[in-house]
Amino acid sequence: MLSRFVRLLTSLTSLTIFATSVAAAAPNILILLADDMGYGDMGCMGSKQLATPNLDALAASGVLCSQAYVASPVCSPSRAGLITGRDPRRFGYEGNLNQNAANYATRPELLGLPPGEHTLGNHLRSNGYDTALIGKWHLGKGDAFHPNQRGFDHFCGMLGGSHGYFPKPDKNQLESNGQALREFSNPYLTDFFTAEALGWLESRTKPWFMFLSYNAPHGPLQATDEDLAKFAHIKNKKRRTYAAMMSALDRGVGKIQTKLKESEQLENTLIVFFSDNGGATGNASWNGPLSGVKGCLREGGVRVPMIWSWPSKLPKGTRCEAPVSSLDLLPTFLAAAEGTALPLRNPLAHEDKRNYAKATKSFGAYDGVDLLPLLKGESTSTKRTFFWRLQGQAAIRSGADKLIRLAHRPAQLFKPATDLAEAEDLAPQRSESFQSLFRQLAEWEATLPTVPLWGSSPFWSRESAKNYDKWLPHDEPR
Ligand SMILES: [Ca+2]
Repeated sequence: MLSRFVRLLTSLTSLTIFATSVAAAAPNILILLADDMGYGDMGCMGSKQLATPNLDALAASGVLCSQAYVASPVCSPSRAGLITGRDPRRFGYEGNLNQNAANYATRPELLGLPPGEHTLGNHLRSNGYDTALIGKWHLGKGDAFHPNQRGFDHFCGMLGGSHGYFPKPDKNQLESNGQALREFSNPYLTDFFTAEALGWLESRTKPWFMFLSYNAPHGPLQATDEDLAKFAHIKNKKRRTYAAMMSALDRGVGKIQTKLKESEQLENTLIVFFSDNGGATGNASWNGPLSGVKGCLREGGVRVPMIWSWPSKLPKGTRCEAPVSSLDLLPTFLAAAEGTALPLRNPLAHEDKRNYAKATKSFGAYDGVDLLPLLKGESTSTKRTFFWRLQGQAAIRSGADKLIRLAHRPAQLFKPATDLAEAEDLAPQRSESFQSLFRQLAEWEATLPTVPLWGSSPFWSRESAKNYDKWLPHDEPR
């Protein structure tokens, strides 16, 4: 099952890796990330309450993937996956990174993305790109985990997982390249991040990679009066605030697009938009036809809309129904840039070396594939296998079948491409597929490090177990 990409990587050992030149037509690369956005929460995904004209236009300018998966249903491991192109469980990054993690209180400065792992910033910088991360990091607060140490020339944002939307000059967690921020060009955080992104783009003279990592619409639910006024028709106050927060995010996406158009960069900029995980229980998000929420492995936790736009290369206004993954960003970006990946460094000290070798042999060094053939409509491959695990929950999707295995009930089998609500458990009548997936999941787990980087968060164990039965598809909140 080695992809062409993985074979390429395994033959990289003798290449010069610190290339400084960039292919003449190398595209700019832009990640626009939402945080805890629901699957249905854009006009182009079915929302009637929200207004997302710029995201809808972005979808119309490219390819909308309806079955995109993230690496984890919670923020931090999802980001560890998308930024490394590697399944985060393979380097022990399973639980969410917050104060609820078992060993967080004693040594928070030691917890984060293992220094041996390369980020998209590392890979693209070694291929000659300018790199920036604006917004939420959530991959560790210690010095060794700082974005400036992890492949990003420029960083403006917060190291933690959430932040209030009206930062106070004397009390906030925001910084720019290590310097605490005391004033803000815009009082509302989402608009501030947009302004910072526009400012960084202003001074670029060579191909660039920007990860614009909005924390909207993650809690706390806070919006400006102007944005709230646009949604006075929504009676549900939380939903109204969520709509206003999404409107600010959408405005930012529009401003970035306008800027790129005016500077004649839009045609050759590869843009991907998605959410780091599904809608959460607390932020009035709406997962549309999906069951489950942030924190659980039903589709509502891990399936997100994903938009790819590259006007000069990709078709416009098409949909991709094949399953894809946030782990595909790395190989897709490198293919677009005609670049090469950095070789993996030595495994972590704590990582079981035998497992590491076995996993690399079985699954390759990286877990994604180059999506460009699929996005261009040159390929229709749907035969992919994805794995997830989080605190007693585990799941595998292979082809059309998905198996979910929980600690507190028998495993279930679904066909989520057609049964979006995961309402019909096919385990009884499809015992062959059930057993095969159960075995593949166990084989994958046998290759994982035996000791996760930090203990579980009781909050997510407790919440997730409840949400499997409680959180079913429902009408959009009004
Ligand atoms: Ca999140």
